[in-house]
Amino acid sequence: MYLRKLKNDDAINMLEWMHDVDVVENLHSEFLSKKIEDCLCFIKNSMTKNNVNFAISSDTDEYMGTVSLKNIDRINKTAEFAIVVRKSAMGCGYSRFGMQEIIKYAFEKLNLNSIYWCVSKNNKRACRFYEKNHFKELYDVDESILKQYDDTTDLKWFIVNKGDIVFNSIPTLFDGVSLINIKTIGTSGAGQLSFFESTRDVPFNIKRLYYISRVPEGKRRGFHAHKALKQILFCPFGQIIIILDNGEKREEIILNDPSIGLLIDGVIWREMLWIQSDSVLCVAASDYFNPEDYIRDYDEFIHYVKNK
Ligand code: T46
Repeated sequence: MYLRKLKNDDAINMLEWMHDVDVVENLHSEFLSKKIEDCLCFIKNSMTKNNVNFAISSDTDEYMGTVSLKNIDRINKTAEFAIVVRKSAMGCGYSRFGMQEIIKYAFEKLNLNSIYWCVSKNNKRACRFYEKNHFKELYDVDESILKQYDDTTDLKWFIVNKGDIVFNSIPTLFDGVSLINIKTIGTSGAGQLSFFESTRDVPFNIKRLYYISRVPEGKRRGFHAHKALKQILFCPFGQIIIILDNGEKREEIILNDPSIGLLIDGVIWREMLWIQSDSVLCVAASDYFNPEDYIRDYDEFIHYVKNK
Protein backbone atom coordinates (compact mmCIF):
# COMPACT_ATOMS: atom_id res chain seq x y z
CA MET A 1 0.00 0.00 0.00
CA TYR A 2 1.10 3.57 -0.56
CA LEU A 3 -0.17 7.15 -0.58
CA ARG A 4 -0.49 8.94 -3.88
CA LYS A 5 -2.26 11.90 -5.40
CA LEU A 6 -5.95 11.42 -6.09
CA LYS A 7 -6.86 10.95 -9.73
CA ASN A 8 -10.11 11.03 -11.69
CA ASP A 9 -10.23 7.22 -11.90
CA ASP A 10 -10.68 7.18 -8.11
CA ALA A 11 -14.05 8.95 -8.30
CA ILE A 12 -16.10 5.80 -8.72
CA ASN A 13 -14.60 4.09 -5.67
CA MET A 14 -14.84 7.31 -3.72
CA LEU A 15 -18.55 7.49 -4.51
CA GLU A 16 -18.88 3.87 -3.36
CA TRP A 17 -18.03 4.69 0.27
CA MET A 18 -20.04 7.94 0.12
CA HIS A 19 -23.13 5.87 -0.62
CA ASP A 20 -22.31 3.19 1.93
CA VAL A 21 -24.45 3.84 5.01
CA ASP A 22 -22.16 1.74 7.21
CA VAL A 23 -19.19 3.91 6.30
CA VAL A 24 -20.79 7.34 6.51
CA GLU A 25 -23.25 6.94 9.39
CA ASN A 26 -20.91 8.48 11.96
CA LEU A 27 -19.24 11.03 9.70
CA HIS A 28 -19.90 14.66 10.33
CA SER A 29 -20.50 15.76 6.72
CA GLU A 30 -23.38 14.57 4.59
CA PHE A 31 -22.19 12.26 1.81
CA LEU A 32 -25.20 10.18 0.77
CA SER A 33 -26.43 12.81 -1.70
CA LYS A 34 -23.04 13.25 -3.42
CA LYS A 35 -22.68 12.56 -7.13
CA ILE A 36 -19.76 11.57 -9.31
CA GLU A 37 -19.29 15.25 -10.29
CA ASP A 38 -18.78 16.11 -6.60
CA CYS A 39 -16.04 13.48 -6.37
CA LEU A 40 -14.35 14.79 -9.51
CA CYS A 41 -14.52 18.34 -8.19
CA PHE A 42 -13.03 17.19 -4.84
CA ILE A 43 -10.21 15.38 -6.66
CA LYS A 44 -9.49 18.46 -8.78
CA ASN A 45 -9.12 20.61 -5.66
CA SER A 46 -7.43 18.00 -3.53
CA MET A 47 -4.06 19.76 -3.16
CA THR A 48 -4.25 23.37 -2.01
CA LYS A 49 -2.19 25.52 0.33
CA ASN A 50 -4.42 24.75 3.31
CA ASN A 51 -5.70 21.28 2.51
CA VAL A 52 -4.00 18.16 1.23
CA ASN A 53 -5.83 14.96 0.36
CA PHE A 54 -4.13 11.74 -0.70
CA ALA A 55 -5.46 8.44 -1.93
CA ILE A 56 -4.60 5.42 0.18
CA SER A 57 -3.82 3.01 -2.59
CA SER A 58 -3.48 -0.76 -2.75
CA ASP A 59 -0.36 -2.26 -4.32
CA THR A 60 -2.37 -2.58 -7.53
CA ASP A 61 -3.11 1.15 -7.51
CA GLU A 62 -6.73 0.73 -6.42
CA TYR A 63 -8.16 3.63 -4.41
CA MET A 64 -9.00 2.34 -0.91
CA GLY A 65 -9.72 5.61 0.87
CA THR A 66 -8.73 9.22 1.40
CA VAL A 67 -6.46 10.64 4.07
CA SER A 68 -6.33 14.38 4.59
CA LEU A 69 -4.81 17.30 6.42
CA LYS A 70 -7.28 20.17 6.55
CA ASN A 71 -7.05 23.72 7.85
CA ILE A 72 -3.25 23.63 7.73
CA ASP A 73 -2.07 26.48 9.92
CA ARG A 74 1.56 27.20 9.10
CA ILE A 75 1.92 29.83 11.80
CA ASN A 76 0.74 27.68 14.70
CA LYS A 77 2.06 24.58 12.89
CA THR A 78 -1.15 22.59 13.27
CA ALA A 79 -3.60 20.83 10.99
CA GLU A 80 -6.74 18.79 11.26
CA PHE A 81 -6.52 15.17 10.22
CA ALA A 82 -9.28 13.20 8.50
CA ILE A 83 -9.50 9.72 7.06
CA VAL A 84 -12.12 7.55 5.45
CA VAL A 85 -11.74 4.13 3.88
CA ARG A 86 -14.02 1.92 1.80
CA LYS A 87 -15.73 -0.93 3.62
CA SER A 88 -13.56 -3.47 1.81
CA ALA A 89 -10.46 -1.71 3.22
CA MET A 90 -11.58 -1.89 6.84
CA GLY A 91 -9.60 -4.18 9.09
CA CYS A 92 -6.89 -4.60 6.41
CA GLY A 93 -4.41 -2.05 7.72
CA TYR A 94 -5.23 0.75 5.25
CA SER A 95 -6.44 3.17 7.94
CA ARG A 96 -3.42 2.56 10.09
CA PHE A 97 -1.06 2.92 7.14
CA GLY A 98 -2.77 6.06 5.85
CA MET A 99 -2.63 7.65 9.24
CA GLN A 100 0.99 6.72 9.85
CA GLU A 101 2.03 8.17 6.48
CA ILE A 102 0.09 11.41 6.77
CA ILE A 103 1.47 12.01 10.28
CA LYS A 104 4.96 11.54 8.89
CA TYR A 105 4.15 13.90 6.00
CA ALA A 106 2.76 16.52 8.40
CA PHE A 107 5.77 16.47 10.73
CA GLU A 108 8.57 15.85 8.24
CA LYS A 109 7.44 17.54 5.01
CA LEU A 110 5.18 20.30 6.29
CA ASN A 111 7.12 20.76 9.52
CA LEU A 112 3.96 20.93 11.62
CA ASN A 113 4.02 20.32 15.37
CA SER A 114 0.62 18.85 16.09
CA ILE A 115 -2.31 17.22 14.37
CA TYR A 116 -5.78 17.12 15.87
CA TRP A 117 -9.05 15.50 14.83
CA CYS A 118 -12.41 14.49 16.14
CA VAL A 119 -14.74 11.54 15.89
CA SER A 120 -18.30 11.00 16.95
CA LYS A 121 -18.42 9.32 20.37
CA ASN A 122 -20.82 6.83 18.72
CA ASN A 123 -18.08 5.75 16.38
CA LYS A 124 -16.89 3.08 18.79
CA ARG A 125 -14.67 1.40 16.23
CA ALA A 126 -12.70 4.61 15.56
CA CYS A 127 -12.50 5.57 19.25
CA ARG A 128 -11.13 2.12 20.08
CA PHE A 129 -8.59 2.40 17.28
CA TYR A 130 -7.27 5.77 18.48
CA GLU A 131 -7.18 4.75 22.13
CA LYS A 132 -5.50 1.45 21.39
CA ASN A 133 -2.81 3.23 19.42
CA HIS A 134 -2.08 5.65 22.26
CA PHE A 135 -3.36 8.88 20.77
CA LYS A 136 -4.05 11.49 23.40
CA GLU A 137 -7.44 12.96 24.02
CA LEU A 138 -7.59 16.70 23.39
CA TYR A 139 -9.55 18.99 25.67
CA ASP A 140 -10.09 22.77 25.45
CA VAL A 141 -10.34 22.74 21.68
CA ASP A 142 -9.85 26.17 20.16
CA GLU A 143 -13.06 28.14 19.42
CA SER A 144 -11.88 28.77 15.85
CA ILE A 145 -11.84 25.01 15.27
CA LEU A 146 -15.11 24.27 17.07
CA LYS A 147 -17.03 26.86 15.10
CA GLN A 148 -16.56 24.80 11.95
CA TYR A 149 -18.87 22.17 13.46
CA ASP A 150 -22.63 22.74 13.93
CA ASP A 151 -22.91 20.38 16.86
CA THR A 152 -19.88 19.53 18.95
CA THR A 153 -21.60 17.76 21.83
CA ASP A 154 -21.04 14.23 20.57
CA LEU A 155 -17.45 14.75 19.46
CA LYS A 156 -14.33 13.27 20.97
CA TRP A 157 -11.08 15.07 20.08
CA PHE A 158 -7.61 13.61 19.74
CA ILE A 159 -4.15 15.04 19.21
CA VAL A 160 -0.72 13.77 18.17
CA ASN A 161 2.38 15.89 18.71
CA LYS A 162 5.70 15.67 16.90
CA GLY A 163 7.85 13.10 18.74
CA ASP A 164 4.96 11.15 20.27
CA ILE A 165 5.29 7.39 20.15
CA VAL A 166 2.12 5.97 18.69
CA PHE A 167 0.92 2.85 16.90
CA ASN A 168 2.31 0.46 19.52
CA SER A 169 5.76 1.02 18.07
CA ILE A 170 7.13 0.48 21.54
CA PRO A 171 9.74 -2.22 21.48
CA THR A 172 9.74 -5.05 23.97
CA LEU A 173 13.21 -4.90 25.39
CA PHE A 174 13.95 -7.90 27.56
CA ASP A 175 12.47 -9.58 30.61
CA GLY A 176 12.23 -7.15 33.48
CA VAL A 177 12.17 -4.06 31.25
CA SER A 178 9.33 -2.52 29.25
CA LEU A 179 8.11 0.83 28.04
CA ILE A 180 4.76 2.12 29.18
CA ASN A 181 2.57 4.91 27.90
CA ILE A 182 1.94 7.51 30.55
CA LYS A 183 -1.59 8.90 30.18
CA THR A 184 -1.22 12.36 28.70
CA ILE A 185 -3.87 14.96 28.10
CA GLY A 186 -3.13 17.67 25.56
CA THR A 187 -4.59 21.16 25.82
CA SER A 188 -4.71 23.00 22.51
CA GLY A 189 -1.93 25.60 22.45
CA ALA A 190 -1.16 25.12 26.15
CA GLY A 191 0.94 21.99 26.45
CA GLN A 192 0.00 18.71 28.03
CA LEU A 193 -0.44 17.02 31.39
CA SER A 194 0.78 13.51 32.11
CA PHE A 195 -0.12 11.32 35.06
CA PHE A 196 -0.07 7.79 36.39
CA GLU A 197 -1.67 6.34 39.45
CA SER A 198 -0.17 3.91 41.93
CA THR A 199 -1.25 0.31 41.23
CA ARG A 200 -3.79 1.43 38.57
CA ASP A 201 -1.38 2.52 35.85
CA VAL A 202 1.82 1.02 37.21
CA PRO A 203 2.16 -2.54 38.46
CA PHE A 204 3.26 -1.65 41.99
CA ASN A 205 2.51 0.56 44.94
CA ILE A 206 4.56 3.77 44.67
CA LYS A 207 6.37 4.46 47.95
CA ARG A 208 8.98 6.94 46.81
CA LEU A 209 9.56 9.58 44.13
CA TYR A 210 12.92 11.06 43.32
CA TYR A 211 14.38 13.02 40.45
CA ILE A 212 17.82 13.76 39.13
CA SER A 213 18.51 17.21 37.75
CA ARG A 214 21.29 19.65 36.79
CA VAL A 215 23.40 16.93 35.20
CA PRO A 216 25.81 18.23 32.53
CA GLU A 217 25.67 16.83 29.00
CA GLY A 218 27.80 13.72 28.48
CA LYS A 219 27.74 12.60 32.14
CA ARG A 220 26.78 9.11 33.20
CA ARG A 221 25.17 8.01 36.45
CA GLY A 222 23.84 4.73 37.73
CA PHE A 223 26.24 1.80 37.34
CA HIS A 224 24.20 -0.47 39.54
CA ALA A 225 21.29 -2.92 39.66
CA HIS A 226 18.55 -3.45 42.21
CA LYS A 227 17.75 -6.78 43.77
CA ALA A 228 14.04 -6.22 44.43
CA LEU A 229 13.14 -2.61 43.71
CA LYS A 230 10.70 -1.86 40.87
CA GLN A 231 10.83 1.53 39.22
CA ILE A 232 9.32 3.67 36.48
CA LEU A 233 11.83 6.07 34.95
CA PHE A 234 10.55 9.01 32.92
CA CYS A 235 11.99 12.16 31.49
CA PRO A 236 9.61 15.15 31.54
CA PHE A 237 12.26 17.43 30.06
CA GLY A 238 15.27 16.75 27.84
CA GLN A 239 16.91 13.59 26.54
CA ILE A 240 18.55 10.80 28.47
CA ILE A 241 19.83 7.49 27.18
CA ILE A 242 19.24 4.59 29.54
CA ILE A 243 21.65 1.71 29.07
CA LEU A 244 20.22 -1.57 30.30
CA ASP A 245 22.08 -4.81 30.84
CA ASN A 246 20.57 -8.11 31.98
CA GLY A 247 23.91 -9.90 32.26
CA GLU A 248 23.63 -11.33 28.76
CA LYS A 249 22.96 -8.37 26.52
CA ARG A 250 22.87 -4.59 26.57
CA GLU A 251 20.10 -2.39 25.17
CA GLU A 252 19.80 1.36 24.99
CA ILE A 253 16.64 3.34 25.09
CA ILE A 254 16.27 7.07 24.78
CA LEU A 255 13.86 8.82 27.10
CA ASN A 256 12.79 12.08 25.48
CA ASP A 257 9.01 12.00 25.58
CA PRO A 258 7.16 12.97 28.78
CA SER A 259 4.43 10.49 27.94
CA ILE A 260 6.74 7.46 27.93
CA GLY A 261 7.90 5.61 31.03
CA LEU A 262 10.48 2.87 31.36
CA LEU A 263 9.44 0.14 33.75
CA ILE A 264 12.31 -1.80 35.30
CA ASP A 265 11.07 -4.64 37.44
CA GLY A 266 13.90 -7.12 37.12
CA VAL A 267 17.53 -7.34 38.20
CA ILE A 268 18.94 -5.07 35.50
CA TRP A 269 22.21 -3.15 35.49
CA ARG A 270 21.50 0.45 34.45
CA GLU A 271 23.50 3.45 33.41
CA MET A 272 21.96 6.80 32.55
CA LEU A 273 23.69 9.06 30.04
CA TRP A 274 22.68 12.70 29.80
CA ILE A 275 22.77 13.69 26.13
CA GLN A 276 21.20 17.06 26.85
CA SER A 277 22.26 19.14 29.86
CA ASP A 278 19.65 19.80 32.47
CA SER A 279 17.44 16.95 31.32
CA VAL A 280 15.41 15.74 34.26
CA LEU A 281 15.10 12.07 35.17
CA CYS A 282 12.15 11.29 37.42
CA VAL A 283 11.67 7.95 39.13
CA ALA A 284 8.68 6.38 40.87
CA ALA A 285 9.88 3.50 43.06
CA SER A 286 8.14 0.58 44.74
CA ASP A 287 10.02 0.93 48.02
CA TYR A 288 11.76 3.29 50.42
CA PHE A 289 15.46 3.96 49.93
CA ASN A 290 17.50 0.94 50.99
CA PRO A 291 21.26 0.84 50.26
CA GLU A 292 21.16 -2.96 50.84
CA ASP A 293 19.06 -3.39 47.70
CA TYR A 294 21.82 -2.03 45.43
CA ILE A 295 24.44 -4.09 43.59
CA ARG A 296 27.09 -1.54 42.68
CA ASP A 297 29.80 -3.88 41.42
CA TYR A 298 29.40 -5.27 37.87
CA ASP A 299 31.09 -8.64 38.58
CA GLU A 300 28.94 -9.09 41.64
CA PHE A 301 25.88 -8.28 39.45
CA ILE A 302 26.87 -10.97 36.90
CA HIS A 303 27.38 -13.46 39.70
CA TYR A 304 24.01 -12.50 41.23
CA VAL A 305 21.99 -12.91 37.99
CA LYS A 306 23.70 -16.19 37.12
CA ASN A 307 22.89 -17.66 40.53
CA LYS A 308 19.40 -16.25 40.98
C1 T46 B 1 18.37 4.21 40.12
C2 T46 B 1 18.74 5.32 39.21
C3 T46 B 1 17.82 5.45 38.03
C4 T46 B 1 19.09 8.63 48.83
O1 T46 B 1 19.52 8.99 49.93
N1 T46 B 1 17.75 8.41 48.65
C5 T46 B 1 17.24 8.02 47.48
O2 T46 B 1 16.00 7.82 47.38
C6 T46 B 1 18.12 7.82 46.37
C7 T46 B 1 17.57 7.37 45.03
C8 T46 B 1 19.45 8.07 46.55
N2 T46 B 1 19.89 8.46 47.74
C9 T46 B 1 21.35 8.76 47.89
C10 T46 B 1 22.27 7.60 47.66
C11 T46 B 1 23.52 8.30 47.16
O3 T46 B 1 24.27 8.71 48.28
O4 T46 B 1 21.66 9.73 46.87
C12 T46 B 1 23.00 9.54 46.44
C13 T46 B 1 23.05 9.42 44.92
O5 T46 B 1 22.44 8.18 44.54
P1 T46 B 1 23.00 7.27 43.36
O6 T46 B 1 24.46 7.45 43.22
O7 T46 B 1 22.49 5.88 43.57
O8 T46 B 1 22.28 7.93 42.10
P2 T46 B 1 22.19 7.36 40.64
O9 T46 B 1 21.75 8.49 39.80
O10 T46 B 1 23.38 6.63 40.23
O11 T46 B 1 20.99 6.26 40.73
C14 T46 B 1 19.67 6.63 41.02
C15 T46 B 1 19.04 5.68 42.05
O12 T46 B 1 19.85 5.61 43.21
C16 T46 B 1 18.85 4.29 41.51
O13 T46 B 1 17.97 3.58 42.38
O14 T46 B 1 17.82 3.21 39.69
O15 T46 B 1 18.87 6.59 39.85
